[in-house]
Amino acid sequence: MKKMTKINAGVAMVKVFEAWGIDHIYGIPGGSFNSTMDALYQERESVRYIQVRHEEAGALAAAADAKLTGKVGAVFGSAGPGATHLINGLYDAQMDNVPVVALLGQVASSSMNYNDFQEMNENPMFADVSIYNRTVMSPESLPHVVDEAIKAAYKFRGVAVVTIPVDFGFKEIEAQEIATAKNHKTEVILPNEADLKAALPYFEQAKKPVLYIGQGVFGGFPAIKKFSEFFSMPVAASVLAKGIVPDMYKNFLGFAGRVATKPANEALAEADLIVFVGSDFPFGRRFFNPKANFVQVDIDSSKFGRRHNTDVSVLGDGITALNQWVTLGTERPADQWLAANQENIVRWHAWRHHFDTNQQAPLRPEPIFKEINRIAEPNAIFVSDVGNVTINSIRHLDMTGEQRFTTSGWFATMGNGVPGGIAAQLSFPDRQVFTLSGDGGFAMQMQDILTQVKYQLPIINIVFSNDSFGFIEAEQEDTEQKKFGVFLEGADFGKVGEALGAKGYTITRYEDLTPAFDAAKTSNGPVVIDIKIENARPLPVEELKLDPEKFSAAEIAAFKEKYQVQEMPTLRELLKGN
Ligand SMILES: Cc1ncc(C[n+]2csc(CCOP(=O)(O)OP(=O)(O)O)c2C)c(N)n1
Ligand SMILES: [Mg+2]
Repeated sequence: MKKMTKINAGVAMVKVFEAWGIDHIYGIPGGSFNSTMDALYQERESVRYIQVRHEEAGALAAAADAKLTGKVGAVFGSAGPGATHLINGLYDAQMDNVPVVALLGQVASSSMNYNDFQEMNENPMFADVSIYNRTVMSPESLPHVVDEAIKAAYKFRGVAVVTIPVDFGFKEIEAQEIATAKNHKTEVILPNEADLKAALPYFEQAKKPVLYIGQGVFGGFPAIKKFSEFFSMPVAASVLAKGIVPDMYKNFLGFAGRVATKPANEALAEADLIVFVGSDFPFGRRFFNPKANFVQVDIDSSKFGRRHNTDVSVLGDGITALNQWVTLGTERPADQWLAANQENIVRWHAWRHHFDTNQQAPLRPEPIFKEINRIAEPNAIFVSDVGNVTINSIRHLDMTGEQRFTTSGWFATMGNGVPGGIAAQLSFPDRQVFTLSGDGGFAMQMQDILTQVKYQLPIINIVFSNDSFGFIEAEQEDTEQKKFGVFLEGADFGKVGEALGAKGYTITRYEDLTPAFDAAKTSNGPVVIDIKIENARPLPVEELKLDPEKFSAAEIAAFKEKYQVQEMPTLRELLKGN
């Protein structure tokens, strides 16, 4: 009888990763994870272990990998504290609907349920964040469970968690083909023609239509442009969709909500039709005209009607829907609505660019973004942290269409910047990577500059230091409460970067910006540029006090003075041909 070949169960599991094209995994070892560490060592040529300095950084990086590549991201944590540290990054993946696999260490199977050292019943804690959450029950099933986990992460676009008792990975099992990667199919649901046609009368009747896109139409700029121009609809986007449409495209109005632009907010509040494609924008009921007709396209039927009462729902691929509508529909000629919106965005860009050479100290953000835009390569990747810095990033990064942008979208966890940069640079080693963080967010994960140094990742990390949790300070202003708990101890983050092994710059003066950015552009290792900025709130486009029908002349004048708004007519005024 032929003898069966044996293989180490941990190695067999890592080979499943390899079969699925997972080429790196983040984590920190622990006693309960040693069998997998040994397997990762043996398989180091095919799956690269990336040592992070905090498991949360690893989980945030895995989520960012998935957001940027569409492929499953991978991370691990050892039993107990290593595992619990993962939770923020995993929620980030869940909320932004991307596939991540998390391996959790566990004490040996013979010690489980004896209240062993670091033993924790991990399943309940990870139940809510995951779409798959299993503890491996035998060495033989270890590679199989991981294969199931990866499939589930792809199918449900979420987090799959596998808890591994440490002894299983050291055992020998029968060698056989286990990974099902070669059978994997991703389905594209094609929209049904009757649904598409049901939307056409709405397009024909609309006087003030807007196309709103989310991350579901990634790669779809040609279809978006064709649709927008055929039906004369201006375009707005979710924050996670930044970069899909080049920022300077003439029909592109920017973003809605608070992390937003004036033209997009005004258009969506005024619209009589919103065509909402591939998005789950959570603030529709607050920022969209509640009376607008609403046509929604999504591949996930659970999203229909969630953010606005919906007249027509189209189940299927967004890009296909946009293309087909152009074939099925009747052209809507350009009109005053489109012209006024185009004028609104032209004026918006002119307003913000007029601060580009402002030399005040502490600095305004615009001169910094002028430098970023200047040195950014045509296919650079930007990872924005969470705070006022997100508002400034989406407004002032003038992206080309080839460049990429990501952030922690709907979970909006601070600290995603530095880890996201690591992911971007590992997944795209040939592209230039920037991280943009506030002083609050940076301090949450700055230890992982060490990881950037260890792997010599030439990431340009920019810190916008305003000595404040600025985004929350603004909220406290809105609710007219005492500003409390928001002011921060300043630090010299350039020196922090240097102490951690990166190149560091701390900038307080306008004239020092260009030399630092020039040096960053050619650096072959990580750079931290800390820039001291004025603690001033970005223009609150969610609470504009510019409309003479709603505010007194004195209120408008005070608002314009505070935010240095000069020529900024409202969309309504532009529509009247002001
Ligand atoms: C982990 C986490 N804690 C708290 C918050 C709430 N929060 C949102 S923005 C923000 C302030 C961010 O401050 P900073 O990083 O300095 O950026 P700034 O707003 O000043 O640009 C806070 C505390 C959050 N989103 N994530
Ligand atoms: Mg801050």
